[in-house]
Amino acid sequence: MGKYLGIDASTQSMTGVLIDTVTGQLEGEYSVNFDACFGSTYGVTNGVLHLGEGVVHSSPLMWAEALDLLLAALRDRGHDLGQVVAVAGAGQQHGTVYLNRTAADVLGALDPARPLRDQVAGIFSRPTAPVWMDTSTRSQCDELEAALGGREALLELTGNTAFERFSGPQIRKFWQTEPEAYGQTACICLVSSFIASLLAGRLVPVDPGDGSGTNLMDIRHRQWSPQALAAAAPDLERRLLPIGLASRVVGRISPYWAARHGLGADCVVVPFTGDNPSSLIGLGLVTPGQVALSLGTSDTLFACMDAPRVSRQGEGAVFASPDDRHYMALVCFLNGSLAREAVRQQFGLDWDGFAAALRATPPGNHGALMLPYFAPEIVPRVGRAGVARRGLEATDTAANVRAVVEAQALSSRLHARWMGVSVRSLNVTGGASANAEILQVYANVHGCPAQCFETTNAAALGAALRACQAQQQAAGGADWHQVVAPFTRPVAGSTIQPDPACRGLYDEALARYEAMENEHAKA
Ligand code: XUL
Repeated sequence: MGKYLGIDASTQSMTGVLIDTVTGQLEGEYSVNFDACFGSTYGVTNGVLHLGEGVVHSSPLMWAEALDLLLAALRDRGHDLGQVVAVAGAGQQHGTVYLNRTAADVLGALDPARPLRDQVAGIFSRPTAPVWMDTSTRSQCDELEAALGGREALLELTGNTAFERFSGPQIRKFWQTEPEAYGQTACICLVSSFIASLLAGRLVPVDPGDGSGTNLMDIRHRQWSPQALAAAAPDLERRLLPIGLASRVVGRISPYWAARHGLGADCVVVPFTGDNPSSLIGLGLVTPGQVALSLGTSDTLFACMDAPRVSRQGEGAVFASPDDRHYMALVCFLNGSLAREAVRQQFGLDWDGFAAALRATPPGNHGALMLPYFAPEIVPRVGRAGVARRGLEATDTAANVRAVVEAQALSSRLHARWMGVSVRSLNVTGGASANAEILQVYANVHGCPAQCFETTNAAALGAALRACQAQQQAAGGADWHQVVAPFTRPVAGSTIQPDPACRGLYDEALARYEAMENEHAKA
């Protein structure tokens, strides 16, 4: 037990979170914003370089410089980094970093008297790294699916169909368009394993959580799929380290960090994972059936699953959980706050008025239904905006308010069915989670307790919790629940129980909602 550091290398910033497991407190947090600190040096806007035609990259050298700056800033803010027992982290998913054959030696001999940036500037075989916003690999996606027996076959093998942003198609494109630079690449890291390698002073394997975002990992065996690697690019297997366990300590931190920023010589490094798998832990989801719902501009559902089930309708991405036991599902509904706001504004309500409208209408809304496609929808796939109403007057304020929230809750239940787990609890985060009336609708529709959950940086917190679990496991034993519980408590008094009388009512509403959705898809 002691202090643990979690680092989140995200798109726009790098954040460190320090936790103390003795006091159960979040002890410190600091963020290095890429645009503010390095925008002019590296030319990034919102952390990335838009290179045209859907090509979006970032600078791995900038990330290295940010890591040096982050640890210096934490130390300068009075945190005794010498007390940190273990460090783990998260990275924006799917991004790839290409290293030449000097990388391993350079990382192993870092000089604490010189900035990291100057020492690692020469280790890249590709100066920039494609990131998750890159959409330039459609043909490589098609080729990868075809080579592996089609879309369904890739889905079964890796848990996901091919996506432009996933690492496999990105690596394939690099080999096709820059074969010489690909030939000079000795090692391909993900953003996560690259930052872990800088800390460990040696090349650190990809973890299964982030490996799931490559289209190259056999999701059941949590290892690279030899067929997928062969289909993506030649000699790829020797350019990747074998996938390791997410919670197995890699080794001691590089002496560079001890000498330069005062980390303890015994501090250990735990593999980094993707930001979403890390958030799963930071949201406390370590038991199948635990679900978190972030009610933001779009609504995002995170769930812990007991098995790597996949959605043939493409409703969600599936990743291995970095707890090394479970799986996670990620479902994104585009019409989140966007739709709630549209209704609120249409009827000239403030949020109190919105809540009052929910109180004034009965569960089930007298059978009225709405399909809330104020913008084209991701889940289910709806190409064109268009709101559909059934048994609902477009001018009825209260009924429309209830209809939009019930539609969102019903949709979240409908499109979580493929996960094959019964939802046992809902941790609701984001702006709308403070609204008890909205929570009540979700609790009733899902038939389980819903609670408000405050989080600022779930990915970085999840990383710190993973550091703690892995270090305790190495020392003899660790229980995931005991590790996450003190840091992932719902807001006191926010738990809302489902009304048992609503169960049958919403089962029936769900069937009608599904039928309406299907009819809309056919129309
Ligand atoms: C998930 C995804 C993003 C990135 C950046 O598939 O592309 O969420 O992980 O945060």
